[in-house]
Amino acid sequence: MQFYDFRLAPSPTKVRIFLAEKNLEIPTVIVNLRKFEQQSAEFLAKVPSATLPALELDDGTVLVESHAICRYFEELHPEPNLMGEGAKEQALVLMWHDMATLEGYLGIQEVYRNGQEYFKGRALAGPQGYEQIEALVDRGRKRVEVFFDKLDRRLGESPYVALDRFTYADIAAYVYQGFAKRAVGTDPAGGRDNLTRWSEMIAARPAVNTATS
Ligand SMILES: N[C@@H](CCC(=O)N[C@@H](CS)C(=O)NCC(=O)O)C(=O)O
Repeated sequence: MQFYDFRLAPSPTKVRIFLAEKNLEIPTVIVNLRKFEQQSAEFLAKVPSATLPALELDDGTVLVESHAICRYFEELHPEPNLMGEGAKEQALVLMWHDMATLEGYLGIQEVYRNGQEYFKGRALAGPQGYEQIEALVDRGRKRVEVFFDKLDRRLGESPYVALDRFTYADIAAYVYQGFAKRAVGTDPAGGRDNLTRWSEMIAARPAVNTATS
């Protein structure tokens, strides 16, 4: 089994934290996105989406999508449980993961990839080469604020994002918060007290620390 990773990128970071929380060590190959190694013929032959994370199984199957890869490890190594026990918990974890991803992460990506010269002709990850749309920068900023306000309200009523314990939804939201700091240029925790308290608590987890330092 081989994990394809790049430490600065948010989606592989979700998987790295997930693995660390489960105390799993998987042989890892670094694919340097800054050097466009994801576009090399060798990597594309294995991973046609040209994205990270990717997980190559021993039978040659290649999994992409951070959620799918985490799901795979949750099935293989159910303890500690990170995706919920039973129908209601699993639905809540998935619900908060998807809201964080579709409202938060995609908003951040709108700002990040449509506003910088560096991403010209590469506004979406992958080999297709999509053009930037300038109007998405302002829309993305708005979506980011709206999402982190919602998360702050949620964390005012619940100690963790989805359940009363740490789950995959916390991993996603925490990674997106860090990505927002870098990509949008403002820390979502600034002025949001519940988010600040929760973020400090997540950062103090040994596995999170190991996976992100
Ligand atoms: N929805 C995918 C997102 C994959 C993705 O976009 N990964 C980024 C890094 S976070 C990437 O590989 N970018 C390569 C590029 O921009 O060319 C997931 O959750 O894994």
